[in-house]
Amino acid sequence: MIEWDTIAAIATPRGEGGIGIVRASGPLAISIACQIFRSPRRISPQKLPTHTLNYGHIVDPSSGAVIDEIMLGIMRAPKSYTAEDVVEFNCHGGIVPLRHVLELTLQAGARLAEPGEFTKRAFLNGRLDLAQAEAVADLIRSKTDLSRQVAMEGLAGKLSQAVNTLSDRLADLLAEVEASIDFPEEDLDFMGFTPMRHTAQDILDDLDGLIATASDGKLLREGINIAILGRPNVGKSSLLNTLLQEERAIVTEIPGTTRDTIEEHLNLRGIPLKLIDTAGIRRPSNLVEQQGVERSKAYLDRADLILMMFDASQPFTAEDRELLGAAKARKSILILNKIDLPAVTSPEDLCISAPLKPIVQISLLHGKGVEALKSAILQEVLEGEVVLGDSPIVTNVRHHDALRRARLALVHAMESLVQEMPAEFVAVDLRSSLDCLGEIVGKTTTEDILGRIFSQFCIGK
Ligand SMILES: Nc1nc2c(ncn2[C@@H]2O[C@H](COP(=O)(O)OP(=O)(O)OP(=O)(O)O)[C@@H](O)[C@H]2O)c(=O)[nH]1
Ligand SMILES: [Mg+2]
Repeated sequence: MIEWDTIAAIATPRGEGGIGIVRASGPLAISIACQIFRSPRRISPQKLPTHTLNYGHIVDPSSGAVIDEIMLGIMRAPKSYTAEDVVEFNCHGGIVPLRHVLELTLQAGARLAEPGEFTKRAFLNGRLDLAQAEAVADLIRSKTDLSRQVAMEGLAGKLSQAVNTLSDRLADLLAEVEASIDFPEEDLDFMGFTPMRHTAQDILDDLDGLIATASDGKLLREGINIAILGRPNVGKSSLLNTLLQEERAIVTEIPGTTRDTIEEHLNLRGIPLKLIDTAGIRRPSNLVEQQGVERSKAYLDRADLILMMFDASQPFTAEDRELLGAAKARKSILILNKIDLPAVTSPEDLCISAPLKPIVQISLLHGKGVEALKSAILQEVLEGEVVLGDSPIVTNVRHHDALRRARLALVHAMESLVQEMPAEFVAVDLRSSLDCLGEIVGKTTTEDILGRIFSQFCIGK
């Protein structure tokens, strides 16, 4: 274990709650507890057994003032979150007592933790590999149960195991190649180029299998942005409210009700979505409206999926045609709303301008067609369904990038094998592929990359 200073932070969210936790980790953690914690029977925290929760008070050592009534959790190294001595002061959950207790831990010798620093120590102390540490952040941020499940599998080491297995196979192959460099004349039990190529191909296939899961993975981790666009009054805000099952946006019969964009998160059968209601697109009559319309139009490029809405009870206009034109090049679903009213615009009118787009007819007033719309959305974003199987899912952009680079280096190695180049060339590429895989689990990672990863965590984790 590496020797560190002792860090402390408030580990629970800011705000009022039943309990709030100040956590300290490092060699001084228990001595800090000794300075500021009093149990009724005056037992020193040094003597308290590990993994126990103990009743007592936080007392300011300089004044003797009682600050809070708490439960003290003690987890001694190495069986703790950070693999160091950890103490957790379970205080009353208000920001004032928590700040006071944190302040006392700092006076008693701790340093304020940086974001993610507890988890970083767990990684540096070898309790988690890097992919597992990143899964902790994914778990905290997960927005649907499916995302949570994938993050939990990552934390349990499912991806790490797959990557380590691939690394082992690559390392074996590399050893063979290197043996042929070191002892070229000897009659070693040397695999020869063709079997090596087959081995490399097998590894490549498995690498590809892992890379192929990344698009579903990104979806589960980050969700997708869906913008609702259309002329004023077609029912965009009504659709947002219907999908959220809550009166989130103001709906009126006056065109131009929504002036600014409204963003809300939605869980659609396990897939996290960000739904964006926009201002109706028309020729703006004043500055505020102009800005709203510009914002709406910006979503034409920014959204992952566009729900382009039309009003079946109104004539199909030149503006509608323009919108259809804009939606054509993007992933989009056309929605014909208000089919409860006498039809003026038909699906065929939409079809003429954008022949290949899915069209869903709905009536938000009667709640008709909404399920079909949900299915259409999932069809567009998933092109099927995300099913969690036995193989891990790559959810992290950093992992995806490292896998792609590992693949590229392996392909180069295979090309050298095919051309029967000197074994040194093959070895260089295999080693580079191995390094890329090592980045995922943190075997070959720079301080710079670590800094970037852990700075994205919350303080106290
Ligand atoms: N008859 C009928 N009326 C609807 C339907 N959906 C929405 N409306 C009505 O259409 C009007 C406009 O709805 P909104 O949801 O505010 O429309 P919007 O597209 O957000 O409008 P802006 O924010 O002005 O761009 C409201 O009076 C709704 O009640 C529907 O399916 N049938
Ligand atoms: Mg609106």
